[in-house]
Amino acid sequence: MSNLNKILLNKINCKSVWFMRQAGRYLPEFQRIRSKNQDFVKLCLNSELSSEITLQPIERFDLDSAIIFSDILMVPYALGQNVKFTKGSGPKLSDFNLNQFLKSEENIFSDKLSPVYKAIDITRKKLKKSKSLISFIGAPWTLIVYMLNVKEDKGEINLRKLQDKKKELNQIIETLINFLCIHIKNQINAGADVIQIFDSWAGLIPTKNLNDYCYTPNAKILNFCRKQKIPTICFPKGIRERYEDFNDIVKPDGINLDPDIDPAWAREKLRNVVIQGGLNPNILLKDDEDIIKGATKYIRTFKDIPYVFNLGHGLLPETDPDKVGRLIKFYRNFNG
Ligand code: 1CP
Repeated sequence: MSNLNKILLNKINCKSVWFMRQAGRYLPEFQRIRSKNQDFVKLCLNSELSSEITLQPIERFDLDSAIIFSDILMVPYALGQNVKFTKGSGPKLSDFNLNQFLKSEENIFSDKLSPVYKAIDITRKKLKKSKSLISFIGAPWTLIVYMLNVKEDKGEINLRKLQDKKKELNQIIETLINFLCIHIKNQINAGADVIQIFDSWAGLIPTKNLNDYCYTPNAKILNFCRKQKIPTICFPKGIRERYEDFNDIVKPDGINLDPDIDPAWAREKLRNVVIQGGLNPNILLKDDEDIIKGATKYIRTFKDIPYVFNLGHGLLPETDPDKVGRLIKFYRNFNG
């Protein structure tokens, strides 16, 4: 069993490291493939290339886990929305059509995503048994932010837009949960060892709606994962001290800290869960001394309990890969 699975399932305290967005833009070997593949969705649907990109950071660094190269927006794509990634301006989705969305069929959905499952199968066969293959989904709220285009450029949500759709929102969330569980099941069948649920925009939810839009949907998906016996890590980014409520209600196997969460606070308040990550990815843009100082704070705080070393959000495109390599070495050799 891989170290990540040992930690999440048996709460064994051993070393385990991987980084969110470890497969991607900061790697020159990824950029070489990307420059020849302008259509990002098509690239995600190219099983051979997706597998190759997934394995690029594993070949370069001493990492314990691979995360499949795909995107959370492949689910809205498979549910009928056009998804375009344009450099600099973020993902753009075609207008949401509720009737079409509610009529989505399971077999068409799974067919459209079959290249992702094939990529998982190819990768699992190439990856050493001692390493986990992580698959992921976006949580319903975070997908809705893109599907209904509710986020303003300033990073705030257009509450009026949400108010207009309030009646429909529950229906959309329930339908998404259904398809996300199908996507999880298909990924497990293809060879995924661990699931991570990204609720990257949970911090935009008004406090009074956290239960309906964040805790309950994550908990429903988590219960499904538990029945499938697959360890699952949640990432309710940006909800600050509500991480404690989230953890008590959803009860995930692992929880990824964002950079706003104080590690000492997390150690005290987040019980019966394996903590992952937290280190601000911006630190990797600084010099080695600052990187080591930042990393030490997390590694020391969680030294004697199961902890997965990772970041508080994805690696930034401008990160120097050599610094990533040195950070991993520092973690491996840490004894203090
Ligand atoms: O080259 C490019 O322009 C594409 C950049 C890119 C990449 C490399 C996007 C567009 N997605 C990805 C891959 C990706 N996305 C992975 C691959 C595996 C890995 O982690 O190495 C994963 C896990 C995701 C998940 C994802 N996509 C999230 C959740 C995690 C997070 O960073 O908060 C979100 C919100 C997205 C949406 C998305 N996809 C891409 C962009 C530019 C965005 C908008 C948010 C952002 O800027 O990151």
